[in-house]
Amino acid sequence: MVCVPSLPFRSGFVALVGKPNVGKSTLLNAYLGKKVSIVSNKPQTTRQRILGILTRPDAQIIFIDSPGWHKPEHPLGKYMVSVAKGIIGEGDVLVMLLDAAQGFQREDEWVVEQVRAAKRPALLAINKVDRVNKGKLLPLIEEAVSRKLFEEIIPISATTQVQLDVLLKEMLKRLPEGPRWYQEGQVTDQSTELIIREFIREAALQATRQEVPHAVAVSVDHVEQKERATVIRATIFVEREGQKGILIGKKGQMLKQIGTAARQEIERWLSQRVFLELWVKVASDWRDNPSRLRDLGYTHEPK
Ligand SMILES: Nc1nc2c(ncn2[C@@H]2O[C@H](COP(=O)(O)OP(=O)(O)O)[C@@H](O)[C@H]2O)c(=O)[nH]1
Ligand SMILES: [Mg+2]
Repeated sequence: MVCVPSLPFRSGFVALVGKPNVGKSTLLNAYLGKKVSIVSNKPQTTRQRILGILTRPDAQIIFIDSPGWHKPEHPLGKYMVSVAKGIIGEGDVLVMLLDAAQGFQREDEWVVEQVRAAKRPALLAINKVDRVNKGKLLPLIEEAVSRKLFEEIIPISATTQVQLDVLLKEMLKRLPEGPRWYQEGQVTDQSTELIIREFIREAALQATRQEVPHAVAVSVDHVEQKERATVIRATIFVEREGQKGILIGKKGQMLKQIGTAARQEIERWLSQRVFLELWVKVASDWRDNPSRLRDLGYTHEPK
C-alpha cells in the first residue's frame, strides 16, 4: 500500500488592494464565479469592506475587497479610504492590483507605500493585460521588480480570465495552515439586504454619468417572501432635485431601465422571481452628513 501524506488545509485572508477602478471587485467575482461585489467603469464603486469566500478541498481563501485608495472629498470618501487602509492589516497575503495600461501613478504610489509599511507577503497583479501589448508590459514588469517589494509579479486579465490560476496558486502557497472558517456554501459575509442594495446601486451607477453615480445611495425598505417570488421595495437617494430627474428620466424610462437591470441581478442571486418597486428621493448632501451616512450603513459599526 502506498501512503500519500495528506496536504495540510490552508485558510486565510487575501486583501485585494489598489486605487479605484483597477479591477479588484472584478477579480473577486471571477474567482468566486458569482457576483458578490458590484462593478462599474466609474471610480469608487465599492464603498465598503466585502468578503468573498472561496472554499476548495485543500483551502479556504477569504478575499477582502474594499474601496480604492483616493483623495477623499467628503466624509463618505474619508470613510471609504479608512476602510481601504484597514484591510491592509487584515490580509495574510496582500494582492495589489495595477492597471497595465496606466502603470504606476500617484494613487498607486500611495498603495505601494502602505503595502511596504505592512511588511506582509505581497503580490502584484498587473491587471487588464487584454488592453496592452507586450512591448508596453515588459518595461512595467521591470519597473515593478525594481521596487523590491513584491514576491511575485503576475500579469493578469480579470475580465478575460488570463493567468488567474497562476495568481491563485501564489496566494495559496502563502496562506497559513488553518481551519475552514466559513461553511462550504457561504460565498460572502453580506446580508441579503445588503446585496440587494448593492445590485440596485450598481444598476443606477451603470445608467448614469459624471456626479450622479457618486451621489447615489440605496435603502431597502421592505422585503416580503411570497410563495414563489420576493417582493422588494427600495429607495434610491440622490443629493439634488436635478439628479432625481435624471434617475427617473423621461416618462420614467430611466428608472424602469435601472429597475429591470437590478431585478435581473437580484433574481440571479436569490434564484427566484423578484418584484422590485423603486422610489427616488432627495437627501441633500447626504455624503457630508454623518448621521445620514450611518443610516445608509456607511459606518464602522457592525453590519
Ligand atoms: N479590459 C479590462 N477591463 C477590466 C478588467 N478588470 C476590470 N475591468 C474593468 O474595469 C472597471 C473597474 O472594475 P472594478 O472591478 O469595479 O474595479 P475596482 O474599483 O478596483 O473594484 C470595470 O469597467 C471593469 O469591467 C480587465 O482585466 N480588462
Ligand atoms: Mg470595487
